[in-house]
Amino acid sequence: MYDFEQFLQEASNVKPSERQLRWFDMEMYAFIHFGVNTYTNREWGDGKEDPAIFDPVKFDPDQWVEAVKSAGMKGLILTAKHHDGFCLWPSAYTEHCVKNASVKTDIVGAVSSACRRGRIKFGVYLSPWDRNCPLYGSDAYNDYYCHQLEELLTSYGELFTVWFDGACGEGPNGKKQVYDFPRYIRLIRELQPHAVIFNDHGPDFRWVGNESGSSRHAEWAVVPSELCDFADIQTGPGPLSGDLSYMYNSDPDIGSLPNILYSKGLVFCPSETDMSIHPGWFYHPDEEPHSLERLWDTYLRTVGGNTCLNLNIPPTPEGLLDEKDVKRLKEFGEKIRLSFSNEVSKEARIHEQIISPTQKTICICFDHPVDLTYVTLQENLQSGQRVENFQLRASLYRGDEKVSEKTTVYQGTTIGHKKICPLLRKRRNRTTDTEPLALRTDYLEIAITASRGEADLLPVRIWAKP
Ligand code: FUL
Repeated sequence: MYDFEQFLQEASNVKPSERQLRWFDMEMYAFIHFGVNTYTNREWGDGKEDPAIFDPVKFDPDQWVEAVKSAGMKGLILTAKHHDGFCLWPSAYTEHCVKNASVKTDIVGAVSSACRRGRIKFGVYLSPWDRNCPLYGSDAYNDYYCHQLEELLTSYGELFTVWFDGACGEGPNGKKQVYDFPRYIRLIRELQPHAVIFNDHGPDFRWVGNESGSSRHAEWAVVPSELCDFADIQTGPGPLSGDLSYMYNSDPDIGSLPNILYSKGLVFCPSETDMSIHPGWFYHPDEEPHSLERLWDTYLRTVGGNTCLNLNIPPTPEGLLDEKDVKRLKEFGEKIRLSFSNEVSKEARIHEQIISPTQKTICICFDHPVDLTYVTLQENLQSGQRVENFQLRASLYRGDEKVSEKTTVYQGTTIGHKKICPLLRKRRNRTTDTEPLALRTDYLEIAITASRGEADLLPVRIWAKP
């Protein structure tokens, strides 16, 4: 039987690739669902739409890019083709594309140029499910798909990502399509070696498992290869024998210790949270953007929960982002900037107490009480993702009076790329409190209470009320 300690040591050393690290540092980017559904008011087209309905008379991708940047997003992913098969670029392989639209602009080309002008990254969503292509349901469809992929990979400069939707249907022959993902992945690696690939089963990042903007209680980037079989296995098998083939992205528990012990081997494949700013992915005139509070909560759970946030903003039939969405994105960006504008870590004296190879405490002392709002923890992922559990403990002040020497104020599990720990709280039954209270303290400690190897943290960042 495989040795438990050896396995744990290998688990603590599962490493990301350079391209995964670059992707994680982007933290937040935009999804743009645009196509014939924008004109039919539907979410899924059937592929029978007349291309002439695509008519974005005021199309202005620079307006999109400005709005996306105002929220602090670092990239944009465009639905070059959704399930209806309509292509937003003039593909040589189909007539169901902008060549036959009312506005014949190469939308993919124009958006990629606008991203370059605005200095954000550009990526594409190319739906494998195609309800228009007569070849769908046969091997020949994989050739068709690769031809289209090659057009996108070679005509629009560097792509930061290719996003594969997992949806799959039957072709006109009544057969379910078998997607040749290994072939698609090889083509991307050959033509765009820096692009990260999204797919339900890896290789580079996977679906968080919901579309409502939440990460897991314990969000691991190190997961069983049974879930992500397109990613490279970096460890031997776990010490327990069993079967993890049941595992899927929507499971509440994936990379936790009891699970990985049964794995055939572990891979590095973090998750992405995709969510729309409206209830739907495509634009519908009767839908409103989510509230600022909802977006902020999503940000804390996703970017602050070891995932990247892929936030969809759908253009209107005119080809612009809706002014209400533009306003909300700007407010969202301002909220993020303001919340993380007053860093007090530099004013603190910080030292570490090593308790054991897998437990340590970081002690943070201030000369006077400060009103803390958030603590941001990050692991140096170049070493791997290791922390299993941690606590924040602090002295508590009411005004100038110390009311507690040390109280546990936050309990956390994983850290990974970034864990944002909110310290603000609302007092129950206190209607007089107009805003949440900060944590008033002069001593804070971060206790790593369990880790799969020595925790390797980047410098802790501590934020106070602006
Ligand atoms: C899903 C699709 O079916 C939706 O239309 C949307 O594109 C979403 C991001 O992925 O699987």
